[in-house]
Amino acid sequence: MTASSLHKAAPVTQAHISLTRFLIEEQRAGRVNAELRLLVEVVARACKRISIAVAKGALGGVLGEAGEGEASINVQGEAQKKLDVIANDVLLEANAWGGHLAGLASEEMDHSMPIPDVYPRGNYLLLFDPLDGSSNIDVNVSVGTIFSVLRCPEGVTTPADEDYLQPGTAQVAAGYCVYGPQTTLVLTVGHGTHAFTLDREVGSFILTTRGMRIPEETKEFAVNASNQRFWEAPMQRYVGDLLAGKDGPRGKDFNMRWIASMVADVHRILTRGGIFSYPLDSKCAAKGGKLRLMYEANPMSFLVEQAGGAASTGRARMLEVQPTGLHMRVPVFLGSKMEVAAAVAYHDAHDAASA
Ligand code: P6P
Repeated sequence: MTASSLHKAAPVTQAHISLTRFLIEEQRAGRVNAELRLLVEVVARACKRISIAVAKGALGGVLGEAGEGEASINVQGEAQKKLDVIANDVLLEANAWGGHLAGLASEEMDHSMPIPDVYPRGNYLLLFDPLDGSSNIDVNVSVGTIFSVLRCPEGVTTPADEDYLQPGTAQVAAGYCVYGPQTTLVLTVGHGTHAFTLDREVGSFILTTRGMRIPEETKEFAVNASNQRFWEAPMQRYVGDLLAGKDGPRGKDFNMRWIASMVADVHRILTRGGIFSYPLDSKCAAKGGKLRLMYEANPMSFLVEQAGGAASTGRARMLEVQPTGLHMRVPVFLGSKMEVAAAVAYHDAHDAASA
């Protein structure tokens, strides 16, 4: 192509910016280093492989539970699906040899795992839920991979579980890949939240939204309402007022959505606003909640805050929670900033009255 014709080339539009180009430009701007850029590329490539496995469904013999009876129960006490194991194995293999990680931790593994001695170790720790919402797989509803990136503590060459116990504010990157009608990677490296849609013909993630923004107000809430009778009093009041609609204290009608796949619910909220909640209830209170802090709540909260939203336990900013264990569970409220503040206010009022 001659110099003159180069100048006549179609202007590069956002549609032509691949994840690779986006990350190179972030590196040029000093927002990521080469090792973190490689880490995100490796995770994205693993997500492409998981997307292919998920899409095969029954044709790939990947539906159903991983084992018989007790054999399929994972560290969470949940029945492990075949695709949970496949997704976990894909992420472990993809991240072992690149030299960007010191170790990794997974929802599907009791303990963290240092990178094997046969490979060089890097400066980062990767935590992930390899396939969130996997109870939806067999009914063809969107599922996804969630990941969080921390720095390996200075001077630690063989990281152990306690080296991962850093608050969400320590994350250097976070993201998810939702396997739905589109396969979309949503990523933050601490400078906004951005969406990349997989072009299956080329095999590349293409930037489709630079700088996702969550509307501060919403009329849409996401909660598993079947747990209503088990909720704490402030949650009962909060949702009761949502359901009262325009004739109630909130003065407007609300809509409800619940996909039972956090990745899908959060993607909707990042796209059009809303509030997602999995509050404490008397069934899960003894465990601290249902959702896991390190590889569900923290990465989603980082993405949401970077998109102008808010994330709370109902009583504290999610990203400031000090982890006490790799699989620690927390109550979750996240999404449109003003609505999260409203939900928190119900908890504050209840606690003040009970003090
Ligand atoms: P429930 C999926 O198992 C998950 O961890 C989240 O993805 C989802 O939001 C939640 O649990 C669904 O829980 O009690 O409605 O099945």
